[in-house]
Amino acid sequence: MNRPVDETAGLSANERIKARSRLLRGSILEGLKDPLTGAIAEEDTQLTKFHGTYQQDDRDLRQERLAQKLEPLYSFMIRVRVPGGVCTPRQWLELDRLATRHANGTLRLTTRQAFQFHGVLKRNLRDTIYRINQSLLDTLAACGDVNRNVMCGVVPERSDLHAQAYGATVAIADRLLPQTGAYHEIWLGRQRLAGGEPEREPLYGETYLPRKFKIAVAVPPRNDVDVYANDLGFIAIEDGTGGLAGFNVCVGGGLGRTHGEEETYPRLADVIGFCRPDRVADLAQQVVTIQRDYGDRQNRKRARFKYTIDDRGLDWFREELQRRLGWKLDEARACHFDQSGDDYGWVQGRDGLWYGTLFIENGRVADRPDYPLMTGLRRVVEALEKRGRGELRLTGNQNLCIAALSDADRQMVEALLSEHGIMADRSGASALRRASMACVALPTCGLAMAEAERYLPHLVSRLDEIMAASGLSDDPIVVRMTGCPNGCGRPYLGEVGLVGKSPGHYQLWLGASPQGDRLNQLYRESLDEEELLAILTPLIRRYAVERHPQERFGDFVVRVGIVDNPMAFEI
Ligand code: SRM
Ligand code: SF4
Repeated sequence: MNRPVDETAGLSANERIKARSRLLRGSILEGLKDPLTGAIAEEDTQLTKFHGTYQQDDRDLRQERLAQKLEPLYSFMIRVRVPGGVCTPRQWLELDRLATRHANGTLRLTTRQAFQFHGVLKRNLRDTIYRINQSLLDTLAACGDVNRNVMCGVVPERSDLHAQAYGATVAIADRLLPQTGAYHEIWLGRQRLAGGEPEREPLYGETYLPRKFKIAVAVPPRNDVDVYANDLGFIAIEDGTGGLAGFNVCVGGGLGRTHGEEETYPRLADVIGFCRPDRVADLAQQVVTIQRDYGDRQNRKRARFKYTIDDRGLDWFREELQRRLGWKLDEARACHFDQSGDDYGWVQGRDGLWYGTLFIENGRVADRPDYPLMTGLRRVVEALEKRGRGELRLTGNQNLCIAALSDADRQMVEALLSEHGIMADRSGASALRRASMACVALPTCGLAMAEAERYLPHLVSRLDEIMAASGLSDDPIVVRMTGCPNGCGRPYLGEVGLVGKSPGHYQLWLGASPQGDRLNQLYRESLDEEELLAILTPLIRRYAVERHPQERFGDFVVRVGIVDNPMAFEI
């Protein structure tokens, strides 16, 4: 069932924009040609998201430009879709070139294994997206009310399972890609065939989904994609001989919320059963059609799949899914995650090849005077490209894994990295820093209420002092910060979560599990830096003294009752 659009039925404004967009065309092409403004038409700013680009303005300069009676300094963020985060050295080099030529000279690795460019001017937008496509990557459906970049655990030590999980990831991503020709016309200059078949969007329909939809594939024992934070999650289950038996399936995760609106909340996905590997794409397709048909198209704040599940019930969903599939999921299999996040340094996979995971602070690949990360990586990747070896895997925690190297390749990569002062584990960075993550926030994000990426490194330095004074320098605590409650850095899965409320002020959330299977809870509403440290200092000191062997901070604050004792679910 694909609902007809009734403009009088109280549908949200975005629904009407989509309906009259002619499958995402709107007037984007005309707007790109208008030299009088750096912006595009208001309505088109909603549509370009589906094409992978957001209109933004430099918020640092907003007031100044206003005072000078200038239009805001508009530019565009471009998000490159990279299923499973896997790309080739050649692709990396092309993105690096484009970042220097058309963007702000940095590459941003995201929490969903994609790349972002910031600061692309309207006049360079088409060329940038065109060249991304020339490198055989694209930006289609990297944003918008569609299925987004499908994540896949990087799990270097389980290279055997990764190959199969990655295969499933690509199959799902391909199956759910929009079919509109608008993308090709606008960015790649392809003409529509006159008199050809009428264009259709067979899976999504002309109004696409009520809201974004996210899928991740995890490979235990590592939950490096935070699988339960996704609308739909697949957890790889081994068959006992190192092969893939299939996937546990979980539905209804999502983290976004709005301050002061309790009907919006973070939710972890529920495990509903097990499915064979050859069935994952069919299953994903049917789950998406259920959300297409039943998701809330009136209130965008409650339009995510998690609310469809909560409003109608998991039993209703299971029945509907079975009806559409024509087959039933098996019982979920036992499985266990050891940790979320990434391990750094070199690991030999079961394929005998080497995998080196680098810590990239908050995902920002840039050259700084004391740390020429972008140049160093460029040299490494150029050398790999020349040898025709290796691949790059973006992790779900904004880090980078240089993957599938022989002994000799590894030696070469290590030498080049150390020539540029880059250590695989960024030695010198504390365990806490290496487990921290912040969203982009200011100056580009239009929704930020407080700093995140630009501020967390400083706050971590202050937390490091407290950790060192308590003898905890080698202990990680997962600290996640976002500039607003939308949850892009997955703060509700932080042992310590910091969520922007207003400039310089953050909510403090405590007590998520370090395996990503228990949400944290709101502990304090609005704290500045000194207030925050005044609360965290005694908690960290107490943790140092009273913790059980191997006990993590998130578990400790729950056990001793600093926050309530919610159950992590077990299968
Ligand atoms: Fe996000 C919106 C950045 C992962 C929940 N997110 C945005 C926008 C596009 C702001 C906007 O709408 O104008 C941000 C662009 C900032 C900028 O200047 O670059 C933005 N989100 C990011 C990234 C880049 C954060 C990062 O630092 O890495 C991540 C890009 C992922 C990707 O490659 O696709 C990113 N966003 C997430 C995640 C984490 C995840 O998916 O695992 C979440 C929480 C999970 C979820 O979706 O529930 C997330 N982003 C949101 C939301 C809240 C959605 C909701 O259900 O309420 C918004 C706002 C919205 O959609 O209206 C949002
Ligand atoms: Fe922007 Fe908020 Fe997402 Fe951070 S969490 S990138 S501030 S929307």
